[in-house]
Amino acid sequence: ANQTTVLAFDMGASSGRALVGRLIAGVNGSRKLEVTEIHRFPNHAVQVGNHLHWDILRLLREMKKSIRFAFQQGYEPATFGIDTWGVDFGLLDANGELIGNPYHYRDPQTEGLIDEVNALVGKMKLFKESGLQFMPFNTLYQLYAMRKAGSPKLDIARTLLLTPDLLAYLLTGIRSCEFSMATTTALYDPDKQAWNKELMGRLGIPADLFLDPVHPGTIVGPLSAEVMAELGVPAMQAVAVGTHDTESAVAAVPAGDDPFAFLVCGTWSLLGTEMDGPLLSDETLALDFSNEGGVGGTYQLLKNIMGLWILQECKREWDEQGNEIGFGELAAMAEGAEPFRSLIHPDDPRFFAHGGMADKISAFCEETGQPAPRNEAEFARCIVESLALRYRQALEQAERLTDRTYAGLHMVGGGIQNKLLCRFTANAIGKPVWAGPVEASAIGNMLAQLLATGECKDLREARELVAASFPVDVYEPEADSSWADAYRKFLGFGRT
Ligand code: ADP
Ligand code: LRH
Repeated sequence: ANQTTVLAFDMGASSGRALVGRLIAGVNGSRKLEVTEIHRFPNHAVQVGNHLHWDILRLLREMKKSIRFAFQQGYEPATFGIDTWGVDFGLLDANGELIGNPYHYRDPQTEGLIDEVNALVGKMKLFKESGLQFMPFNTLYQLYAMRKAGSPKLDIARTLLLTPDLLAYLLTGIRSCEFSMATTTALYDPDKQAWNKELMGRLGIPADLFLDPVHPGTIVGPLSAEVMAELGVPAMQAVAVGTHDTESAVAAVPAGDDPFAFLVCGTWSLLGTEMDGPLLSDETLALDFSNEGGVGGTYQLLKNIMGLWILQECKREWDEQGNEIGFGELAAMAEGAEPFRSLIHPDDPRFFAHGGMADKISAFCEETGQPAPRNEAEFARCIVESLALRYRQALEQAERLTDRTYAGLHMVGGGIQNKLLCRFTANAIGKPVWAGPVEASAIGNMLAQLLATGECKDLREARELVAASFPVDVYEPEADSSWADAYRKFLGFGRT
């Protein structure tokens, strides 16, 4: 096996992909990371009765296929890492078998539980002990929902594994818990750096399900003998990377030593800034920001923004009606539509659940005295403009919280392929946008593997490798005062 070749699995809420990274010689003794996509597959939620699940075994099958492809194509990665969306988990029974299909974070079982848990625990106390924005899908609410529903699964569970740890377990047979994912659960206390067993006790969540977290860059162990035999491949070591995709993406932001602002742009939009530790101030709570643990001892102070999910859902609806339009084409159509005709607040809670998205947008517009979009181009324009304005609001809030100003915004993730969104974001914030790399989560995942094997010395050196390996597109803001007018209108929607 070759320690300078690594395999990254990046599981997004809309698609999963496997990429191989190779360290190759650049000019003057420098090094570059060369990245090749091996496999990409859709990731869909599956409705079963009232519940929404992930198709976890499909993901496992596609991952095995990816490993086979990688070796067939002559790559011999020494290590692999897995990153996924946050908060979700699987439960193992006493025999180490997976109990049922993991729930999807958009499962409606957690509806109304934020208020209920706040009434039980106290909003301020919960924030100080979790550091997180109040989002209905946080692991805490999912487990509390199961407890309330009298779920027998909780009674027979022995171990809880967060999704990336679960997938690693299915490939290696080794149980582990990686820190960055642990910090998305709301059950991990970022101040005490420990699981919050008192809180679990109060909510009836069994405290002995949780393993001690390891930090990104820790070697977990090799593929299981069964998997090696099934795939006919040699041992590869699993590495606990920044297993939360957002954290892997931030690790791959090609920023220098100065404080920087980032926007991880995929199904969700995560806008924030890198910190040395959590900022658990009253103002963080008031502005609804999260503190999430990352690679290399960092913490991200960030806001979860509904993101391109809204466009994805509209597109899904249109596709189902036989009106298939690609994301690139939708962006081009939006560009030709009338500016600022209709705006939404992307974080209005109605946009969270799947289904009926175009109707929800129309209802929002009607309730706020605006004309509803009339066609796909106008819907796409409304979503892209509204997101750009939301980014301005979140960036200003991040500046206020940290008492810093940022020279521009680093955008990474699949969403930066929407050039209109990048351009509009630069216009909305009145600062440059530096866009790239697209596959930031997979690249950050690779960096943590290179840190684990000593190929990279620290996060700074790892980021230099990104800067040397991938181009960045610069979007300078255009002089256009209509963005300032639109922002005033947007603020009128009144959400933080
Ligand atoms: P996730 O990791 O959450 O599954 P990605 O980072 O892959 O998401 O980003 C997916 C989003 O990227 C889509 O919702 C879509 O809006 C956008 N996107 C993907 N491809 C293109 C494209 N060719 N042109 C414009 N936007 C695109
Ligand atoms: C983005 C993400 C985000 C979480 C959400 C559940 O993929 O990880 O950081 O909040 O999924």
